[in-house]
Amino acid sequence: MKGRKVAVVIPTYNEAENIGTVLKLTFTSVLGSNIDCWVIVVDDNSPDGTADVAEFFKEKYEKIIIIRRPQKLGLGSAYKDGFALALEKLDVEYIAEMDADGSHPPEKLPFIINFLIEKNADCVIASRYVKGGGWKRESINRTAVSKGANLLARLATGVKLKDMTSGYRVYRADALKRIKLDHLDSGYVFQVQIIHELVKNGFRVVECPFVFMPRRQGKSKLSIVEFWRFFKWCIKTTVARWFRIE
Ligand SMILES: Nc1nc2c(ncn2[C@@H]2O[C@H](COP(=O)(O)OP(=O)(O)OP(=O)(O)O)[C@@H](O)[C@H]2O)c(=O)[nH]1
Ligand SMILES: [Mg+2]
Repeated sequence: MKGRKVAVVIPTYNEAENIGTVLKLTFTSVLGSNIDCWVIVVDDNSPDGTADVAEFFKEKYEKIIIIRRPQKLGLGSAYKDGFALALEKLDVEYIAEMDADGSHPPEKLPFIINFLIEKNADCVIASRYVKGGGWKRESINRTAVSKGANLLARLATGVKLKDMTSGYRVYRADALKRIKLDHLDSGYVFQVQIIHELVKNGFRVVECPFVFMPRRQGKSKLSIVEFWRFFKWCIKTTVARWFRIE
């Protein structure tokens, strides 16, 4: 895949124990597949010094950009800032989303990019709910929450994809350029909204299988406040769709 270029956006909040491994694996696997790679770490002033750890890896890999934000501003807002930088400053064809905690194996990135090219798609979601996908360690609570969230997302958007809440994706940069992101939420529900936006604008979104790994170290940042925001948006959008309110 020589000549291809990707920017991988990784939002971080207290991921100092994980970010090094993810950076190493990302560069090794992507460069190993002959794809040029930038990584944009969007850190929200993590108290554990995540940004400084990422800074240290810059010496070795060079193509790391760290966006240091003053405080925890949300996952969606981190992606908006990361995408804006990639679209404005880096001449890349593809933009990937990936978590910093090891749940999204970076070794899979070349496969996802290749899938996007082969399917001639504008976005590929690495999905737990298509044949070949799943969970490395299944917990009833976690899968129930994920399946419930996906059900709500489908009701709200009418989009028939199976894993709209998966945060492991690759977009064609040209498609991202053509949709409006400013009005989208700053929290986790951003993930569903951006897919909805792509589909509404006629872009092609497909799913490829992937196995979700347990987080390596540290704690989840998914709070009850995020659940509530997600739920509220889904209900509001479902009602609007059913009653055709714009
Ligand atoms: N910059 C930034 N990053 C965030 C924020 N919230 C979460 N993240 C990062 O976004 C990614 C996803 O968050 P996680 O806490 O792993 O969410 P999750 O995968 O649903 O939960 P676990 O599976 O329990 O890890 C991780 O890399 C987090 O560090 C935020 O407000 N700002
Ligand atoms: Mg996680």
